[in-house]
Amino acid sequence: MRQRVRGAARRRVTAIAAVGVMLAAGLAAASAPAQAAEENLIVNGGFEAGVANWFVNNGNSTDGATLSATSDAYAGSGAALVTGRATTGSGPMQDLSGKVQAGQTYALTARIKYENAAGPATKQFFATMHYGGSTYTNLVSVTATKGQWAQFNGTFTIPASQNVSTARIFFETPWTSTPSSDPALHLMDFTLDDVSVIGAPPPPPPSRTIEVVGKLPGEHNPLIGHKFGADGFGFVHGGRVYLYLTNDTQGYAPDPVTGISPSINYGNINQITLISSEDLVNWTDHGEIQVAGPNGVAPFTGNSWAPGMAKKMVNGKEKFFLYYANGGGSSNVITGESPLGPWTSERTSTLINGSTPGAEDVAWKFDPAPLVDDDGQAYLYFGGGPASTSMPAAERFNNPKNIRAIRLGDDMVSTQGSAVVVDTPVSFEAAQVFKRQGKYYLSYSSHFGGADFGGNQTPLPGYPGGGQIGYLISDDPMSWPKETYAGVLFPNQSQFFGAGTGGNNHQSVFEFGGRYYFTYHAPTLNKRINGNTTQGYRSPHIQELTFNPDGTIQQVVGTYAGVDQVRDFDPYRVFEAETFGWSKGIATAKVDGGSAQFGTSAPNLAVRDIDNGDWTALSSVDFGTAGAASVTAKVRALAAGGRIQVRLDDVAGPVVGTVEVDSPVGEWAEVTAALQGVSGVHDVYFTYAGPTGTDLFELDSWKFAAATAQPELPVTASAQTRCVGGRAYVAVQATNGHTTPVDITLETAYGTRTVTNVAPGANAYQSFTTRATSVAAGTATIRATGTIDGTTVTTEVTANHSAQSCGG
Ligand SMILES: [Ca+2]
Ligand SMILES: [Ca+2]
Ligand SMILES: [Ca+2]
Repeated sequence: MRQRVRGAARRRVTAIAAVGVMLAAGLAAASAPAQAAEENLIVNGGFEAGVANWFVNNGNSTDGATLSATSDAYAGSGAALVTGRATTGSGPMQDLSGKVQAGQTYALTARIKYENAAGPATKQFFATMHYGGSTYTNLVSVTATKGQWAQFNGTFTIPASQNVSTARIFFETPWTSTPSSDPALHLMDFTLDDVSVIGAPPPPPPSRTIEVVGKLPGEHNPLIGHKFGADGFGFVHGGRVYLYLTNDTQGYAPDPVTGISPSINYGNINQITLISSEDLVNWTDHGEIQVAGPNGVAPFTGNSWAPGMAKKMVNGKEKFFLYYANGGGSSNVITGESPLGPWTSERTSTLINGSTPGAEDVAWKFDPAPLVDDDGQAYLYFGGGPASTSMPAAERFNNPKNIRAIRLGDDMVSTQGSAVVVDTPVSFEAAQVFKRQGKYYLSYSSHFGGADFGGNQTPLPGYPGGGQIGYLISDDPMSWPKETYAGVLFPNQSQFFGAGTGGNNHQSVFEFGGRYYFTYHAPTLNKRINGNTTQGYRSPHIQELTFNPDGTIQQVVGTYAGVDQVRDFDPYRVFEAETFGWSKGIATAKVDGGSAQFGTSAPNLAVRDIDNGDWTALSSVDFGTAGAASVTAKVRALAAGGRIQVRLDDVAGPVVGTVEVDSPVGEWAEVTAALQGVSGVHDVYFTYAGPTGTDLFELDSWKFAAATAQPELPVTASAQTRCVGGRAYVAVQATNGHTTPVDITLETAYGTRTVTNVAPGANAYQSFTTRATSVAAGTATIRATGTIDGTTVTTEVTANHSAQSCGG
């Protein structure tokens, strides 16, 4: 085995240690027996699927050949034929990047044959790895006899120091700089079959789990701490708030060593993230909607940014419409059967594009936000980007006229008529409209100036600065002259969250339970991960929106505290484990089979990457006065010895129950634990414990069972005072309202009497003398003992009496 220097005159070579064993055909293979854990890293090595997964080595611009399927196979019915080779390195190649690992040893086999009449009687061939750049390493060699199948059969070990981020294996003949001087010797056609590279299975992809606590216990912003999400659009349906988000997590790829991800690349984003809540603090992760791209709901679109959501009755059926930006050039819509889908595309081309009337001058035909008015007429607001150069510079800056409004068709997936200009001051993008008390409010994001907006211009008085959210108020959803401008409703988020959180924003307003809420984003989770050096990964936030008496909006202040929880969480139902107020160290992923809480056609996720010390928590859970008797988790054990500790109010609070995850490894099962002292309203922490260095289990759903309330006997009682012969008495009477006899004890400060076997409807009565001329106000205690459903029950009631003076 040797490191080969290729074309030294043309390229520098990085020398690396020669590795592995080179064996000629016919020699006994010394490769180690395959372990059960090993696998073949080559796909379609037998070429029974034609030349799929193979291509011609293109490591140098001069390389080139034609690769085709042939039936002249060593085994099976297919092999690969390479013809027209331009260089000695021109041969079949397969990409093993991400599969092979430094320090590992692999067994390589393959069959090769050449039969050109003018070729030599024997010829050496190499299996070679290209690690990128000029680093090539011969792995295994064979000397073939013309016209006969020869066998590569050897092992190679990749040095521990080798960078394998690029690793492409290919087959070739020994290098020479001038192969065309003797093509019969150097550039013969050859046939390849039965290629295998067997060794350790590919390493799992680096973890993308966010390990920091991104949403701090007690705080309500950002809304979630286990993934990112931007451009949130709040949508209320059926007592829940759904928040549709640009999936900023899609391109997040933290370096395994530094933990720092490359900056966000919007071009990679073709999914929309969906979360929902019924209380605005505990959020359920519904995962991602694959909207765009080859496998998307609308495969004719490539990106899915800045979602907008609406519902409408169409032909007697309630339908849901999810609008999104297909990059900057167009906008589109997909249709859902519910806010959670399933989703279909009613269109085969984009909804808003260069042929949309009235949108011709809009640079970015994106950021579509729908509004369905009270009369059923729907509108779409969209647009942004550089102002038309036909306007004077000052106008390009102050009134760039880059936002549009257009009527939607009754089907919600078409437009009607022409788009009209929304004359938003200093506008950049992100128009959104809501209606309140008959007025329409349009908010938008302002631009940062620059050449796209007329250069260095002076803003008009009161107009927004860069990266702020301004708003307009109009009586007409299709009429937005500049005079409707009403001010800035949200300054730049960096004013509140500091260094690393600047940039543009994208907002929405929704009404929920009679209050108005404002959604925006800020890279606050990114900041918690990396400090002030953020990479543009944004997180959703919500603040309450309040109005002045004249209908203008009080400027919103961004806080980590966020909004109040609008109702306590109900634990007495099956609810998804991917619902939490706070979390640490976990991730979520879709699982098959629909949701136990949201229905069989809704997506279901499981909580995963659960290590010892990770946790999830619910905010303000109401267990009621009777309390909870038990909690049941649907889990899939991944290791023995895992357990779930249930704690109240703090991640280090006392353990009130422990779920032993002792179900069979690899199988979904329900496991239950009894709970002690869990009543009233508490934050609930599920802390995960077990062996370290392994994922413990996955979690699908929770359910709490309420403690059975003690049945009570229907006994009523009264107490009063009276005077007899100048002395005060306290008279107590109790009535048995039960269907069978009970024993009744009447107890006062002046004596106790028990009456046994009081019949249904009958009374127990006693007038207790105080032996005094007066009595203070007091309370009598009445205990009734009887049987309910065969169980002996004692019920205690009290009766108050007033003060009495008999001396006068
Ligand atoms: Ca074959
Ligand atoms: Ca973890
Ligand atoms: Ca679940």
